[in-house]
Amino acid sequence: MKPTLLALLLSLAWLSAPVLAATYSLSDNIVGSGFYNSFDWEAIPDPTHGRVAYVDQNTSRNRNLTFSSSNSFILRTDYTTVLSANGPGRGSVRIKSKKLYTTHVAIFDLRHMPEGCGTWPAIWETATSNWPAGGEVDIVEGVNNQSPNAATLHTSAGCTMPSSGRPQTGTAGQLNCDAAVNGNTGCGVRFPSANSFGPSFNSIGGGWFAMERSNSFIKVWFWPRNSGSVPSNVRNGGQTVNTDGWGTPTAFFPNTQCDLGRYFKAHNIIINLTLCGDWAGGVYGQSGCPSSCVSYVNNNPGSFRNAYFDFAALRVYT
Ligand SMILES: *[C@@H]1O[C@H](CO)[C@@H](O)[C@H](O)[C@H]1NC(C)=O
Ligand SMILES: *[C@@H]1O[C@H](CO)[C@@H](O)[C@H](O)[C@H]1NC(C)=O
Ligand SMILES: CC(=O)N[C@H]1CO[C@H](CO)[C@@H](O)[C@@H]1O
Repeated sequence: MKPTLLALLLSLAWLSAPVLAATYSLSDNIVGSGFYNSFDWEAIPDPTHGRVAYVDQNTSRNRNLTFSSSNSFILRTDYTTVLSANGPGRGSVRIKSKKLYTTHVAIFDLRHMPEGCGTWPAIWETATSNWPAGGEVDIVEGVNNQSPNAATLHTSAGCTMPSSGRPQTGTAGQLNCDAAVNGNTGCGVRFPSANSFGPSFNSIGGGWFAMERSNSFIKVWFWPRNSGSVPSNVRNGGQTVNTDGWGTPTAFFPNTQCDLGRYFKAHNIIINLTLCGDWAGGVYGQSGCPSSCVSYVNNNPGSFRNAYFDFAALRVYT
């Protein structure tokens, strides 16, 4: 190789290094029936004690609790069955990605999320075992139609967030991420816009949630469907994304008081939809919902017609 060419290549590699730091390449483009291959169905008892019966993949297809088309993946609760008070809970679905991810960007292009009294939808990431030692990142979570969304970390003891110096548009709540304190509230950030959760999210056709996990921070962004500022690589599902151009995140979790490499291990992506249970059931009355949560779920199947996720795509970049 001629020295001049070598020198040119070396200088190009050096020049591109800072850019590469925030550029990720498409690893998994999960659309429609792709969800069936990329996720495992977890037909387990709900760890949060919800009034649901999680079903396996065959059952979810047979009962139409999951449904795919070329550009949509639907995941829902049953909305036709009146439940016996002593029998199992309402059919629902919890899925976990087959792949594990460390540093990555995940983009959820979501048209609709489950709504209704008693619903507790979540899109989140956690380690396969030994919770909370491997960390948990909640990207979408809320209960009983109560807006807005919150993004939250849960960890073992010793990971906290600073009280200032966090460039984010959301509002920080608790700063201690330790799952063992504050009743496992975690360190959360409340989103500024009501249309980030529940019926108001659905009324505008949803939007995009994105999470970037690097060794120095975890960031979460939300763009409503009608936003003029959706980055084109988010909107169009590009082959690469460069998060530097995405503007101030909704939630920013820096590593200044939390060694992210130590507190966050390889994560699965989990999508779960429970009813009632520890959180949604616990605050059900305060949410302005009728009757009691379990009795409402048992006796009003039609109220869960809109308790579904509609994913346009899930794209993971590494
Ligand atoms: C699901 O259905 C397929 C094809 O009908 C069958 O081979 C498989 O054993 C079923 N799995 C379960 C868990 O029932
Ligand atoms: C299954 O669900 C999809 C999506 O909600 C719907 O379009 C379809 O009509 C349903 N199929 C049946 C047999 O109910
Ligand atoms: C039932 C269930 O698995 N619930 C989980 C859903 O997601 C949240 C994270 O947002 C977990 O904390 C729950 O345990």
